[in-house]
Formats: sequence, structure tokens, C-alpha cells
Amino acid sequence: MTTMPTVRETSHLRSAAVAARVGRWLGICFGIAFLTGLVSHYAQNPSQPIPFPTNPSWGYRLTQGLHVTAGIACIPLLLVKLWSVLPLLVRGLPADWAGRARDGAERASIAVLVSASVFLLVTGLLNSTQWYPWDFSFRRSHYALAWIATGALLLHLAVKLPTIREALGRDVDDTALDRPEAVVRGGLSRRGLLRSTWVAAGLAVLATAGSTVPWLRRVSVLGVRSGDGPGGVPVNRTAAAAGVEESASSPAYRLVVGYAGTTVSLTRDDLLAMPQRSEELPIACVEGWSASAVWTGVRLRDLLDLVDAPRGAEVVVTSLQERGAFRATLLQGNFADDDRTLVALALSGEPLDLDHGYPARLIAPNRPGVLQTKWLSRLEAVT
Ligand SMILES: Nc1nc2c(c(=O)[nH]1)N[C@H]1C(S)=C(S)[C@@H](COP(=O)(O)O)O[C@H]1N2
Ligand SMILES: [Mo]
Repeated sequence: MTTMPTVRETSHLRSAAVAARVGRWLGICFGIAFLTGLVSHYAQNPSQPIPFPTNPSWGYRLTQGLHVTAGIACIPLLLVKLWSVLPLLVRGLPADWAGRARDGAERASIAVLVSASVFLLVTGLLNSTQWYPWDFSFRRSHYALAWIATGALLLHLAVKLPTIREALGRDVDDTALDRPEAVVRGGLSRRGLLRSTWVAAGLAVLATAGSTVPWLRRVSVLGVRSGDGPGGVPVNRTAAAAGVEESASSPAYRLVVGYAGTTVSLTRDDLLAMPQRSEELPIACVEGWSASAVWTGVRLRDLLDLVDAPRGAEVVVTSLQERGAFRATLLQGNFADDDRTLVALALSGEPLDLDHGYPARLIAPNRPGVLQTKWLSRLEAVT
């Protein structure tokens, strides 16, 4: 005699009807986060076979704002989606070997998809709160896992496509596709569950989007207040945290500009004596916040001309900061040659605050915040 596996009755909300509808929005948000993530990763690559464009100046601000907002929206969607399919993942395997192999392979791919997604959401969320409780590279691991999750997602979609299409084609309350055990009815209807899910995702978006969208600032409890800080721009790392308070305020400060053995050494007064230009440009942090402001200073190209650096040369930008990943960055030729790229000396009409990079900082259009180097000490053109 064969014993039937005991079937536990479960909520009628746990249905393909709900999973497909939540899954559709999860897929859309995941897709936005994936594509904008590729943009962000490429923008941070030192080597760019196709130059990352300097236009529009707010492009990275938009893509990175979308990236973080779409990622946050994925959190409630993923939780509801997982809840709706959980019994399928923990039920017994079929009796026959072929069925076991198929079922096992499908569950393995879902396990990869779920764990990669959870990793992406948790590391992304912690990163946006500027808390890095790990010692691996955030950027590399987040990027690698994004490909793994996307691969597993495409596989999952291919396997489920017939079910998804059928479920989306029927009414939410249609029971034709329901599993026999999903019969328990509580107070909440399927439409009610879906409405609550959209509201939760909407609130998550509102709570973060204010980091990018100024008029949402007041409601964005989870977002960094993008208008806070000297000159209306938040401070990411202070001069004290970077260990540059002394060197940045020393009278011995010089900015050294070099190319092919020629160097010039400039005080802040020397820089102020050169032609000054003002540009309205955003700081757009990879962590999701951004703020636009008017920066005033010397055009980078004018400084490179002092040492006869040719157009198209890349520039190694070094900070007074002695340690840390952001102390030196590479500025590609198209950014170095752009007229709006400045060595900024002032922000919003006031001398640059020590925490914003005094005596001088780099500001370039359409560039990830992490590459807008503060407390400049050396600009070395290389060809
Ligand atoms: N030397 C140095 N420059 C730096 C950083 C840093 O840690 N050290 N942080 C970068 C990051 S991550 C961002 S978002 C911007 C923020 O500039 P702000 O603090 O002036 O807003 O500065 C960038 N420049
Ligand atoms: Mo940043």
C-alpha cells in the first residue's frame, strides 16, 4: 500500500493568479534595476572602450535614482511573491525519477534566483545606508550576483511562461489554476492582497525617491535628506573621517598639475587668480541620493593647458586623503576635455566647505559621485 503524502490546506491567496501579477511588477522593477545597474557599473570602469557620455549632465543622477528606487520597490514585491509560492517550494518531490529531476532542477534554479535576489537587496540596502559590514568589494559582488539572478530569472520565466500567460489572461478570482489544497479563505481577498502589495511598494518608493526628487524630500523618511549640508549639498565623507583636516587647511597646500615630466604647483590663491567659471552640476552618489548645485572654479582643461597636456589625455586625480578606495580616480579624456569639468573652489557662491573638498575638488558632468574627488592634491595627465 502506498501512503498519500499529507496535504496541508493553505490560503487561497497562494495562487498562480497572485504570483503572476506580483511577479510581473517584480520583473519590471528588477529589469529597471538591472539595466541601470549596468550603466552605473560601466560608468565606474576606469577603462571605457566606448566613452561614457558627459551628456546629459543629469543622466547618471536619473539612472542611479531609478536604480535605487526600483531596487527598494522589489523588497515588498519579493516578499509577497515568495509567500505566495512557498508551499510549492517545500512540498514533497514527485515519486517518479523523471518528475523528481524536473522538479528538483526547477527548485534549484528558484533557490539560486531567491538567494541571489536577497543578496542583491540586502547589500544594496545596507550600501544605501552607508553601512558596509563586510570586507568584499560591494561593486564587484553586487554586479556578479546581478548577472546570476538575471540568468536564473530568465530561466524561471521561460519555464513558467505558459502558466504566467494563462494566469494573467484569467480573472484574479478564477480558481481554475489553483492547487487543490489552496482553499482556505480568510478576511482578505486576492484583490485586497494585490492592492496592499501595490501600496507597500508605492510607500517604499516614496520613502526613498526624495533622495533624488527634491519635492519628495519631506516624505522620504528612508532617503538621505538631499538638501542637507553646506551649500545645500549633503556631505558623504567628512574631512575628519578622511583624515585630511590638517593637510587641507595647511598654508603649505599646493595643487600639482603634471604631464610628461612638466609640473606646475599652484596655491589656492593662484587658482582663484585664473579665469573662473560657474556650472550647475549634480553630485549623484551611487548610494542613491543626489543634489544639484552651482559650482565655481577653474576649468580643468585650462589647468591641463598649463603643462601642455594634449586633448584626449586621461587624468589621474589624486586626493590629499592617504587611505581608502576613493583617494585616487581616473578621469577619462572626454571628461577632461569637457568645458563644464571644473576644479571647484566654491559651492553656491560660498568658498568650498572643508567637508565638500576644500581647498579644491573635482566636479564633472554625468559622473558617479564616487568619482568626484575631494581635497585634490595632484592632477597627472597621461597619454
Ligand atoms: N577624496 C575623496 N573624495 C570623495 C569621496 C571620498 O571618500 N574621498 N567620496 C566620494 C563620494 S562617494 C561622493 S558621493 C562625493 C560626495 O561629495 P560631497 O560629500 O561633497 O557631497 O564625493 C566623492 N569624493
Ligand atoms: Mo558616493
